[in-house]
Amino acid sequence: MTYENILLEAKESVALITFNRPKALNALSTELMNEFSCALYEIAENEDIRVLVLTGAGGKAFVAGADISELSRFTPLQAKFFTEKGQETIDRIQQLPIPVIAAVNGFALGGGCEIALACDFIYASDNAKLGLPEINLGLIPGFGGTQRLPRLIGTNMAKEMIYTGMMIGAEEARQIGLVNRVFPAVTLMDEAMKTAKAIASKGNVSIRAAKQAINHGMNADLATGCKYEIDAFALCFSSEDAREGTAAFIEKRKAVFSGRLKG
Ligand code: CO8
Repeated sequence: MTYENILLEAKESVALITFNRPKALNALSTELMNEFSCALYEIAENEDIRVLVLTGAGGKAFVAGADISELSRFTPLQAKFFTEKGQETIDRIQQLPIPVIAAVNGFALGGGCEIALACDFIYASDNAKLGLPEINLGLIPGFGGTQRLPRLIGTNMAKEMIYTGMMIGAEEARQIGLVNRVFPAVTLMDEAMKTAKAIASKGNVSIRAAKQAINHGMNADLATGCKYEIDAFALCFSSEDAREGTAAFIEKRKAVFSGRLKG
């Protein structure tokens, strides 16, 4: 499929989606969201892709939120439809079996911040600004922000950010655990890609098992999560990678993971 509002590239098992409406700071129009949704399906079906990276075009923004000119015209029913559809798409980032890294290169506001929150982790450029400013529009976050932000940084910090609509810089975002690492803007993509490739070189089955175990456990109590981990751990032995990884350690060589299931 051809896209007009995003770019989708894949290289060496790593896919890159670039939100591409730089004149509107990559704001999430209906068309962009539809294309993003299709691209996520495309990636989920491609077994060769092991890691996905998300970023924004234009050097100023990752995504500056939902398209406010569209929002301004919504009826309550249209708002419900747009939010439901948007949440379904953003949930799919979390449900993707492969890791997703947000490379936040500028503003990540509203829906843009919510997309980043659904990723496995966030790398940011030193000039990035993150926030959920919907309150300033007479709204609240609608793409999962009221749920994912408190789970990530704690209830009180999330309430302060959501009630005030404040934007925080990359370094503060790192200090409160919203962002994993901060890099100079010029090296952000190289760093994100380096990490993506490092993850892509690991065993496919074990990476997927780790993501599922963590995500499943975060929505369950500790005992249920640990039980889930037992099954996910055992599942790793269905892949040749478990034998290869342990053998490589014993033979003092670098493991080469094929991701093949045992015959
Ligand atoms: N939507 C539409 N256009 C936008 C958006 C946006 N979110 N953000 C920026 N733009 C456009 C501007 O209108 C401007 O266009 P033009 O050049 O044609 O006037 C262009 O991008 C450049 O923006 P600015 O001139 O404003 O650039 P500044 O550097 O002065 O400011 C800011 C940058 C601070 C990022 C500023 O643009 C801003 O505050 N943007 C809005 C941020 C915001 O409020 N985001 C939250 C949106 S609401 C949301 O995301 C809800 C998600 C849940 C949806 C549920 C649906 C029902």
